Amino acid sequence: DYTPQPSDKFSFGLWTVGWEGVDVFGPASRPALDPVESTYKLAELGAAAVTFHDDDLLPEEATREKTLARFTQALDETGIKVEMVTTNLFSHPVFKEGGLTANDRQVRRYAVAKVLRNIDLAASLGAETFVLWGGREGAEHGASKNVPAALDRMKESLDLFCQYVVDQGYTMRFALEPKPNEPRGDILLPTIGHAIALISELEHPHLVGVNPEVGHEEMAGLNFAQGIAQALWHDKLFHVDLNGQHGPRFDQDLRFGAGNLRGAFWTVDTLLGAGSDKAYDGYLHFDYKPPRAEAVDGVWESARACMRNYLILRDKVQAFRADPEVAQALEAAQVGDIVEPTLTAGESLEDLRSASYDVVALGERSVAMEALDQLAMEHLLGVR
Ligand code: 3MF
Ligand code: MG
Ligand code: MG
Ligand code: MG
Repeated sequence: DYTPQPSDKFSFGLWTVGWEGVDVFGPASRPALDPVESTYKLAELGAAAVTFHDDDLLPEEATREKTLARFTQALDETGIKVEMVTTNLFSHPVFKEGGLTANDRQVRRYAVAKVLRNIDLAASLGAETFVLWGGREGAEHGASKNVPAALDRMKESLDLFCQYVVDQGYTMRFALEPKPNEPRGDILLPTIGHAIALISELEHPHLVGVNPEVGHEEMAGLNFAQGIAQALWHDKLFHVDLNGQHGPRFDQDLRFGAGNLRGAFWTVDTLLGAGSDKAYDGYLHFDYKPPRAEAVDGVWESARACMRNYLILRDKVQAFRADPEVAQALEAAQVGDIVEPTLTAGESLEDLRSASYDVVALGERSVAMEALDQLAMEHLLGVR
């Protein structure tokens, strides 16, 4: 009946349900929620874990210890985990021109210190993943940022963080979250591919992966399912931010399944590894925003719906993959043939070059892919 269980491994950022609706055109439309109360509520709805930025849970020094005590009590009472922790390097005006890659060195040093303190907190709560989203790392003006030097500073910071967790004996891994723009005009590491390329330049590349977000890739006009498929191929899909988006426009953060529903179907298919030999086994983390028009009841309705939509789509994907007609359609589309190497073992390039190819017949062959896709469409539309 699509009721989420902790074994489904659903996770929510406390900032998601906690968003008060402040946007560029207006102030809060909802009251602030107590993040500890939200933790109880998310557990009740069937989530397995929560995540947070340092400032979501612990916005001020004076109440830090007291809030932490209440929070850890909530974790104990509900069995809910903290699977990921992240640092707010974007809200305070100190980060207006960047955090780890700000031109101002004092800002960069402060940002590194803020992250290190938060890594200690993450370790003390047993978080497996530490996400870094560099929303202010970027520029609006061509001359204002030396991009290669900024990437040097990004690498420097990531190398310091990795060395720190190694030295402390922490087991967490880092995940970089790409985004093309918003809030900066152009953000460094704009897509999954850019982030993976940077990771290969680090001192501890095995400790760093990516945390792709559905909406972020779609803002860049990219196919999320194909993006995470490549991240899985590199063994770099350490975490995921699930939400919804209607194509290239502002970051909508719709509940999962809203917006590009077909994209969501293929996202679930890819996470399950249903069409390949690479599956994702981490937490299914929602990073969305209950629309500003909703009151508090709509906040919890949208949180419930994120999980419910995932479970419904998981059912649809499994039914699609188990359908004998789909098996035939996959065969007709030669989908399985791609696992066979292009050159046979022991065969020479000369064999390949001198073979004869009936290019006319090959050019005229049926690929039968519309039929295959129509079966997926019909499963999604609920008529099969
Ligand atoms: C912004 C985001 C961020 C990151 C978060 C986790 C506020 O578009 O997606 O959410 O996910 O900072 O690191
Ligand atoms: Mg986002
Ligand atoms: Mg978003
Ligand atoms: Mg995100």
